[in-house]
Amino acid sequence: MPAVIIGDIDTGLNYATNSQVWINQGEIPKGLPIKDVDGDLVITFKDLNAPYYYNAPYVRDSNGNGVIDGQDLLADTRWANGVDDDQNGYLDDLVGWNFVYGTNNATDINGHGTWIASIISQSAGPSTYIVPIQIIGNFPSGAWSQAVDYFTALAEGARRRRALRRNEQSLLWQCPGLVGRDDGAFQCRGGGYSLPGWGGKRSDS
Ligand SMILES: [Ca+2]
Ligand SMILES: [Ca+2]
Ligand SMILES: [Ca+2]
Ligand SMILES: [Ca+2]
Repeated sequence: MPAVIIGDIDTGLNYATNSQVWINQGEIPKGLPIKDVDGDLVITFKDLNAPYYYNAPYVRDSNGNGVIDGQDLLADTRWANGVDDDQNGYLDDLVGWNFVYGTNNATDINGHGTWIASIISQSAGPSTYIVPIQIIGNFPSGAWSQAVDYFTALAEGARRRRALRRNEQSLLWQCPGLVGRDDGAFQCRGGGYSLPGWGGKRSDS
């Protein structure tokens, strides 16, 4: 099963209960010597929770749930360092982005995005990573295209990293049913709403 990054453009995600959140590699501060424990060339929560606590000096279980999760990284100023490390215009977007409030915290507001994430994980398998992107709330105009642009750029960056190594080009980016468009952008056809004008109807329920 190839690794897949999927944008969960929805109400957000309960970080504390989802271990498949994608960590934006470009936002990992250079000064943190995180060990890639499983050797898959990317730093994920598998590495941060690996046995023998290789990375224990660099993480803190702030919410006390016994695992290192996205909420912990957001609460840790060693990680959320106040610098837009990957210079994508989104400050400390370690674990997704909240387009409703313009913050790096996409904590689920009603459970729907978390539910969608579990469906994604079940259907796409254990090598799936989720980028929670919260837009549903007050649904500002233009948020959909911003969210898709954000995700496309993020996933493209991830793909480039993997492509550095032979046979490591299998990291795809997609929402469930993501399709390419002629202009090179991507359209999310499932797991939420389609972009207005791109088919426009809800497909996840
Ligand atoms: Ca790894
Ligand atoms: Ca925790
Ligand atoms: Ca950033
Ligand atoms: Ca940062």
